[in-house]
Amino acid sequence: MPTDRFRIRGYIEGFYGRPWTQEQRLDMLRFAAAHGANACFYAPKDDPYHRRLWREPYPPQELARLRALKAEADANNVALFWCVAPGLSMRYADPADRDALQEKLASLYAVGVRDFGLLLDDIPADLFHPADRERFGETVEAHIDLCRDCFARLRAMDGSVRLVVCPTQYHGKGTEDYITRLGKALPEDVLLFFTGADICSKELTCREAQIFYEATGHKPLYWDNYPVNDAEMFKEMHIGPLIGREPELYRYAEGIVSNCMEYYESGKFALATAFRYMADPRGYDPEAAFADALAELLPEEDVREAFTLFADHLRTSCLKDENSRLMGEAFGRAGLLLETGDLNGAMAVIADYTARVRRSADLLRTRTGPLFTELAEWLAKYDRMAEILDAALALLQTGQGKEALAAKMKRYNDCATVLTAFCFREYVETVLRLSSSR
Ligand code: LTM
Repeated sequence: MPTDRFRIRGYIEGFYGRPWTQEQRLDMLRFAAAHGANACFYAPKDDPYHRRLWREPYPPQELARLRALKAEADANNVALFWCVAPGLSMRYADPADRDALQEKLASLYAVGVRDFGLLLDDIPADLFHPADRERFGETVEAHIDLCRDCFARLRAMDGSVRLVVCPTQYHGKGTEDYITRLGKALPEDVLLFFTGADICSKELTCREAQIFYEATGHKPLYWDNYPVNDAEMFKEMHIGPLIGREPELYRYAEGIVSNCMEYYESGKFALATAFRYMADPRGYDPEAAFADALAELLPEEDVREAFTLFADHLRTSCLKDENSRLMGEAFGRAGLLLETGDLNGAMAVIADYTARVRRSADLLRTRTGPLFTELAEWLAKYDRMAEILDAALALLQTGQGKEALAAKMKRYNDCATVLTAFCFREYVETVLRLSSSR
């Protein structure tokens, strides 16, 4: 294992949507540990006891599950950070609420948890209780007081517990008023989450991390919003490799934590690449890591081949607007052949690619299991793509079926599910245009 790696290498169940099952959580701990991760952050936005009902104790059965999760984390040498998000309803100036928070944390301590998170993301930016406004004036002052108090109480209970804070302003430069004041006021050993320049940052750079450190007194612990696909990204499926994180970033950051997709099995592809980056940022090659993830998660060669052609259309994400590479290459080659007057050569390339997509869609349609269930919506659109490619080829070869192709394409475009493929639309439009001018 290279020594030039992030100190904290982890993942966070931090998405909006259906929380993972206990089996998935236990499985992910093993998967992550096998890929070099050493930290798991428990923060499902839709676990009521984590956020909306933060004051209420977990029912005994749920607490037993968290105890089991902690035991599995220990067995895999992964630190389990249990996180709480009280900011939707907390009265910062109310001692009863402070005690309720402490009691909740203590109940997790009692089942073995030693690392905690206090998450203040996605809450009102302003103080809305008169007593809070009167005592603190500004939100940042309330947050400073809450975080310091929470950390002091945790440390009074056990001098070795760790606390990570997610600030309300969790993206930007790090030089803004709220984050600098919060950062400077927190003890050095409180970890501070940050998502980078944006909520979902295309890039994370050393320079930005340095600026953050200079302004806040804390190295950022990156909450990296990839492969998560909640909120407005819900029609995208984030399968592709992690990109855009600088190789030397580990020197300037406390660590990096990937926010996961609700789509548990599908998320493993990108997570495997992210864990590779965290463990060896300098040697990281996204495409090689992605090929390894495909080989590991899809050991049957024919399925992997079929899936690779499908996944070619799932590369667009918050990280990058990408065209489908394999399809783009095929149509690009056909275009070049056409330019040189080799119509037969161009047709052969198009026919070959069309047949490969058809085979791939046919094979993937027969697959069952959790991965393929999760991907049903995207696979259904891929099926339509295969149908359209068939129809476009038939139109090129026979001159028949123009209206049917146009109708299929309209239906395809009307469906909001995201498959990338700008080159696909361009190709079909060209075929339709050519057939009109015949
Ligand atoms: O990113 C943070 C700190 N908070 C939320 C996440 O819970 C959510 O999953 C992502 C992606 O939509 N965006 C957020 O703002």
